[in-house]
Amino acid sequence: HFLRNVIQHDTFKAGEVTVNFIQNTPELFNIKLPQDRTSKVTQFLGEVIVNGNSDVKHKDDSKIFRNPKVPKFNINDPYPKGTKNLLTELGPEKFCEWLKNDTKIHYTDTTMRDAHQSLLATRMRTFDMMKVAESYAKNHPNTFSMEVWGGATFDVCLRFLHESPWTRLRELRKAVPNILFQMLLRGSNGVGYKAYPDNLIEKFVEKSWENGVDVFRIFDSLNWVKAMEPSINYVRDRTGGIAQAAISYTDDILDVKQTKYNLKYYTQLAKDLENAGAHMIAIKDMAGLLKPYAATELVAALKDTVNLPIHLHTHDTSSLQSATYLKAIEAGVDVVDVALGGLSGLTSQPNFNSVVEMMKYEPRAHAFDMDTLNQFSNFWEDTRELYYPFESGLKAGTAEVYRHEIPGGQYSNLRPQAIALGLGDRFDEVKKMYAEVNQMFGNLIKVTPSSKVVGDMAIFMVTNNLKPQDVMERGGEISFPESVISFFRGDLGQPTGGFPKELQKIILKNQKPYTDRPNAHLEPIDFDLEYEDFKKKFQKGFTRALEIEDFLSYTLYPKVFEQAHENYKLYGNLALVPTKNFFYGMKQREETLIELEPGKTIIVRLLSVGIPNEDGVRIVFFSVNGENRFVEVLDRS
Ligand code: 3PY
Ligand code: ZN
Repeated sequence: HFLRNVIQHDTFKAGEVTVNFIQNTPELFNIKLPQDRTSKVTQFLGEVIVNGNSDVKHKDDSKIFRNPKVPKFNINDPYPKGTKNLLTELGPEKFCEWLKNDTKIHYTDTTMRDAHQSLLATRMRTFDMMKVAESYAKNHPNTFSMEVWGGATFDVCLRFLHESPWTRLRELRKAVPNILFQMLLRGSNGVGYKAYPDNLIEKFVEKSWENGVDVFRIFDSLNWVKAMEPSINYVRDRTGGIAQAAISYTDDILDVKQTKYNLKYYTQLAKDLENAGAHMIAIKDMAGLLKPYAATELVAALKDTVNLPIHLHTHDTSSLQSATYLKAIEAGVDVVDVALGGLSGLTSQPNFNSVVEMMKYEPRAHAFDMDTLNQFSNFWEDTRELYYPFESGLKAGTAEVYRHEIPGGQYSNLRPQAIALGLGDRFDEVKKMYAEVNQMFGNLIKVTPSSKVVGDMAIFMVTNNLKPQDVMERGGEISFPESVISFFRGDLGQPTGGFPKELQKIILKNQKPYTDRPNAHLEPIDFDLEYEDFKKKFQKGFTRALEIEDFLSYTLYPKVFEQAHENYKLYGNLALVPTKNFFYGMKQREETLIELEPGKTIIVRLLSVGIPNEDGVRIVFFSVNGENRFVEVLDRS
């Protein structure tokens, strides 16, 4: 709109633009926004039809999508009782006792969080989740929990999908009132990549619970208990949910030569987390490095050490991890993380459907109706097609993961990041360098955000053709990536065994590192004052009342929120647009249904796209519920 005003301005047309043109021409900012929801949504469709969705880098016009089928359920049936009902009845402590004493193996379905984070760069939209949510809740209420929130989903929801993560959580909660909802919380880093003030994390935990989260999987990217403690306390004090503290697994406990991350290290960590107040312990094997025989030892040792249920999370990057689950189940693990078949395997979790089959007829079997469970897998397999631009390209399991140790959730991002930087053909080097950087940095626990620091440095070194030795010898002249400097300053906390001192000096140059919690250096948020300022700044032009949850989104990701907010003012609630149209627009004569609110559905048909006028503006004609409408779109090609 702004551009259109510029192009149509007389001064511009006369070719008399000076450097102060924009500053001195306030009418350029008289932007007329489409007012009603139908105009907004058709404006968005017009933009994607003419210019494409900027998030889709390669569009394949020959793609034909199947229509995913939602497994049958009865809308009038009440919801069967599930784990959420049990938690409400028992409270977290008694619930965990029940879980520990139950002999059946339990399953967490990660399809709606980690599976798509790890396979499709986190792009799964609420629209597709909502299609199956109620059906899943009614068909499989014996699922232990559904991981639906946190990790990278919060950021991606706002940044790329133009959705509110809070609305996603609320809508899913309404559709699934009976099964526990789980989220991944990066401890003091919340759902971000840096430390936030403690009182922000506290409010975030409280609001996450109020909006629907029950199980908080809390981890720290360096396994620093001090950084996890506040979050454990917030869950215990501010919610009725479960504080599940995670030990992030790296290296190989079976390797007798390695002395850092050995069995003793993990059992001590679990004990410390139990003492810190955790209700459950998770083994967070983010890269899929926990081999089957190591699982036997680790699970048995943890069972001996702590008195809490043990929940195992892994990624199937090596293709070996269902064997790990088998061994862990034999050793007494209580819950395992799995993804519905169509979104399982490789960098995602092991296959839910197949693991249930594996356990059939065994003493710890947990019965699921396989026909419907397989239909859910098929639903996701078909739906996944819509997300083809975001596939990581990994085709087969790889034993290389034991070398590079890249977390599954990072892998699907690192590859496009490398391609975007022109390193597509050098991805092998990036993977090797990732391992070398890890050694240079002192062998770290690598999980968001510490894994991002290692990835940033690896890409930086490959781009600049640097070897570790070059960094040590000529580091004084090198400007390192900001995330690396920040890490060595202590902004993500303290790694086990401390920082490598010589490298720390090289990277920090004249800056001083610190060793206490990074959050201790941050000003608390003044909620009364800052929330009021926020509302003053953003409410205008926004069709719904802003809430404290929006303020939390803004505080965690200010720029991303501002952009999403602008987008909302222009186009309204884009979560309503079907995925196919959201990413790929519409073809001539194509028709789509958009449910603007329950009971108010519009039928939109694309009639034609005009040729650009002299200003480059095209007119896109639609028929909406039989009436002709048009929108003007500046062709940016
Ligand atoms: C995240 O923090 O998003 C992760 O999935 C870490 O494994
Ligand atoms: Zn994971």
